[in-house]
Amino acid sequence: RVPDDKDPLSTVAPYACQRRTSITHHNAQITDALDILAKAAAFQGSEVRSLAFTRAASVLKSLPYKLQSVEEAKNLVWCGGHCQAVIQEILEDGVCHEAEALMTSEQYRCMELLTGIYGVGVRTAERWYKEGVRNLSDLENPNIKLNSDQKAGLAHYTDLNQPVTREDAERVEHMVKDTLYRFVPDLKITMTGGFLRGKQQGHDVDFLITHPDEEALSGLLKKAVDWINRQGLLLYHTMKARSHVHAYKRSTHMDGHETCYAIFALPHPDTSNSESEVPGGDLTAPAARAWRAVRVDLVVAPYNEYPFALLGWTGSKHFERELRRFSWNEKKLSLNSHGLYDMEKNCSIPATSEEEIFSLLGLQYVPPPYRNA
Ligand code: DCP
Ligand code: MG
Repeated sequence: RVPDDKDPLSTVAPYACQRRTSITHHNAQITDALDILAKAAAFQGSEVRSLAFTRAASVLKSLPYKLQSVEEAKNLVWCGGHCQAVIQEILEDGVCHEAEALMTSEQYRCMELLTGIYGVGVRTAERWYKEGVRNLSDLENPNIKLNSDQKAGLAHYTDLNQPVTREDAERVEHMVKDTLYRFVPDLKITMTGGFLRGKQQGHDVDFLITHPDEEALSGLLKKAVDWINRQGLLLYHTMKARSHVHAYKRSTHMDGHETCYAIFALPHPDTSNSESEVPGGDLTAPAARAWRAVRVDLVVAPYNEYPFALLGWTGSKHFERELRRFSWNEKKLSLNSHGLYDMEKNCSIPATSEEEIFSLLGLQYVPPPYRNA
């Protein structure tokens, strides 16, 4: 089908949180190329260009039809000249040469390799690249200082770059719930992140934990982690204490919830009762081991902040960014994982569910499977 100007589908709402975006869609070849351009721009330190490509990709992910010509993209929001050139090239040649060239470039490949290490962001990777690091063994150079996250990330590099399947995630969920319920049986524990949006694989498994009684949450993460450690299944972890986040801090990175960032040894299903499961720092080939390393985030939110934390941790990252941009630009409200604030009246606006938050923002509710913006 070819939309025309009068077709409501040919105009797309400008904010991703006003659209429904499923995991699978009709323009994957184009959005794959745009996602590569976005990543390459981020690797080059250009956040603005990266965001422009991400926005264009996000619009195309929400289209309910396959683009047949570049003309159809010309009245789509955020799809400017560069994006149209990508679309045209893919429709004509079946390939985006710019994306292909970037992907095979030494810089992109090294940045991909280095940012694939847990604890390594774009800035660190860029610095190492400039210092001549080209592969993981170059990090053994004593002049390169690794922090403890990065050391753990490097030690478990292969496993942590192996996608976490839904089956893995469900076994992690079992392990997390089994552990936490030992201490507080009526906790509310939700697997959030990509898996809640219906993804079949992810880079980690995210959990949000709450309870109406604040006392029940106190010291809980430490007890849980100690327990998992005693089972021999804790490879690494860091704890972030709860901190006060001011209302005007609207960045996702300003999340102040108590969090445990962990690497668990997840026993393989068929060997979960065998005695060979204790890791003991053994880093042999994955197939020879009875476990795989998996990244797990455990987030504790106070009960009254739970709907905001859930909305903030379900993602996608772009959906979150757009929700905050919409709240601020269109409603003059500040939204983060702790609450919704009216900056003019200097008060917070409570909510008891995600649905209520969307409604307070004047947005139609978007269920998690449609937040894959
Ligand atoms: N998030 C957040 N604040 C943080 C960290 C994450 O609001 N400090 C949000 C954005 C993400 C979601 O939480 O969408 C989960 O983070 P992940 O990095 O795990 O992303 P996903 O789960 O969406 O993807 P993946 O499948 O790669 O794990
Ligand atoms: Mg995740």
